[in-house]
Amino acid sequence: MFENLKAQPADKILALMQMYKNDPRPSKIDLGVGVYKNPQGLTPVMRAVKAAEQELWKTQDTKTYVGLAGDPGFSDALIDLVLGDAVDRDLVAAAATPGGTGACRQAFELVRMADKDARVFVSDPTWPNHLSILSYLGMQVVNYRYFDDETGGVDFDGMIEDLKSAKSGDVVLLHGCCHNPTGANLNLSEWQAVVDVLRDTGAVPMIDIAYQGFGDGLEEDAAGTRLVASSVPECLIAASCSKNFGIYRERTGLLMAISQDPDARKLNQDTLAFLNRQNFSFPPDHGARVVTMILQDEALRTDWKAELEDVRLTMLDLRQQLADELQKLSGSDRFGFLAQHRGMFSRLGAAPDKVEALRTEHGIYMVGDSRMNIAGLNGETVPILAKAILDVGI
Ligand code: PLP
Ligand code: TYF
Repeated sequence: MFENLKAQPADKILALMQMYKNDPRPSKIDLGVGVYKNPQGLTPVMRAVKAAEQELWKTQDTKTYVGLAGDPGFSDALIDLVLGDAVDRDLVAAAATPGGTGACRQAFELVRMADKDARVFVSDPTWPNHLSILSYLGMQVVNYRYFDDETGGVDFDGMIEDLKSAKSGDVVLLHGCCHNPTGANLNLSEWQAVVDVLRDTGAVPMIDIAYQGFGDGLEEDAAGTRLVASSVPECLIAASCSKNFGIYRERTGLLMAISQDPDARKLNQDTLAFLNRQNFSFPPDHGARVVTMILQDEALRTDWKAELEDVRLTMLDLRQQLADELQKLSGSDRFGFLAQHRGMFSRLGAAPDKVEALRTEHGIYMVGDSRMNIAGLNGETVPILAKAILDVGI
């Protein structure tokens, strides 16, 4: 029977990761996959995570099943982290998922269960996994304009115009912060304008927040999400702990579904548990437990926040260094947008042949759409990248 299988397209980001590994040049630079790396090129386990794991090893006396929606303590802690006090806790249904990807997948399935004809509006461009999962689930996708190639910022007028064509029964997928792959983000008044369109159209927002704490700070990065969640009757939020806790392989995420009354909340809660059961039964627990321990313990939480802030500031500094170096070498401000972007990524705005030239001629690996992971740089490689960018004629 398996001869009937058709080859599926590879994940381009993961393929690039393999290409990088296979490149023998010692001077190669990896700006591909979205994993934080310190200036030494390592992705260490965060201090608070190590401490919580140590404590867990000492105190955990069972690994029996928890519950289909995971540990309610994890839901509470993450709802608090993402939403603060923006939404009444009684209106939020939540289920732990395998990573933020799992949360997105379960969210899309929830939408499809509610309305099989729902269209999902996605930014052009968006994270490729959004598109591949939606296509796999047979859901309709509508692109909305997002990135302005000329300015390196958000094409806000285009975005709003396109979102106005959404209708009640449609879903609008938004990146909570640190847009992947562009690095261009909305400011708070732009978020407010998006809220106005959502209210006018009746479309339901779904927010994917995978980089809280990587942009302007933990609270700042959640501001758009909180504004939306507190302004519309229904909202889905897919949150990931992979990046901000550095627990990528533990698969830790949460799907939240906000509604207007306790009955609706109960139906959402039961449906989230049902969907978990159909797809994988109980969600992974280890990462969720570690996150809960960190968020509930004042000392661990303080240390985690401090380390996360160091990570954020390191990336911000690298952005500024790269923008400054390009300004110096090119004598123009055309790369200034790099310093305005936030999070791990920036879209350079280079054609695929230039991206390829960076790889073949300079051993610099970025995704084909010219997305680069800023955290792949350090003080030594910033000038090398800047020179290479100009060398290949970008
Ligand atoms: N959403 C976006 C936009 C992402 O970039 C990521 C990336 O890692 C995720 C969700 C989910 O990641 P994970 O499934 O590793 O938590
Ligand atoms: O966009 C990225 O690089 C991260 C990591 O299939 C990632 O979100 C990349 C590809 C993938 C899953 C995660």
